Amino acid sequence: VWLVLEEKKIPYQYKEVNPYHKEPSFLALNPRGLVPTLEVSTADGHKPLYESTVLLEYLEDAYPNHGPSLYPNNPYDKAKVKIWADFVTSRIIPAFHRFLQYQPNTGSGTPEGLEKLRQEFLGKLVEFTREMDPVGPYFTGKEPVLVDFVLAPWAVRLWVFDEFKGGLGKPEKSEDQKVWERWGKWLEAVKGRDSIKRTTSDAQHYLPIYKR
Ligand SMILES: N[C@@H](CCC(=O)N[C@@H](CS)C(=O)NCC(=O)O)C(=O)O
Repeated sequence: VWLVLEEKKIPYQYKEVNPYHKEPSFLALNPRGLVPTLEVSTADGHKPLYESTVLLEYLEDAYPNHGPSLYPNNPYDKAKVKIWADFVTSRIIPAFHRFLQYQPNTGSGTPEGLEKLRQEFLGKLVEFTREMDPVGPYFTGKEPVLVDFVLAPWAVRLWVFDEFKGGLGKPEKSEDQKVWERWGKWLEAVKGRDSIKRTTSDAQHYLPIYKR
């Protein structure tokens, strides 16, 4: 959501939330207590909204003349973008967290268990990448759309696996080589966007948070 506010150049105020001490004023806006939460201005005053994909659709509808559209024009392509944005939130992001949080050397954790989660995560990335426009660099072609922004925050944090899991473990050579090349092209394009640079801190600032 932050990326899209930047991409569309929508004026906004950023408010930091401490997830360990959620202020009542924040919980009043979003009873789930999660970020992102937006307080938007409407004809009836300021009102809260949450759930990132809902927020992206709201920004698209509420600011139709701000920057490029988050959807392709063609109704089929638009529907496909929604399917794969759902794949990111319901499949890729949970697999990312399962892989990152698994402890192979504590409790019932095993190195084989970790390997299984690694392959599960990599498999989801392959499945996603196979759906991309073959040339790109973005999911549907030359310009990024909603699905690119939904995955981008996780994609630019893949370094956490180098730090905590001995590497992402992308195969050096495999039958999916072409798919991984396409993934690399997508990731490079995403990392190059100003919106990413303006909303991402250096890794050193995230490390203590991931270590908790
Ligand atoms: N489905 C929600 C998920 C939001 C969510 O899980 N946000 C996390 C940060 S990525 C959060 O606020 N965590 C704080 C907590 O769980 O207390 C969305 O897409 O907005």
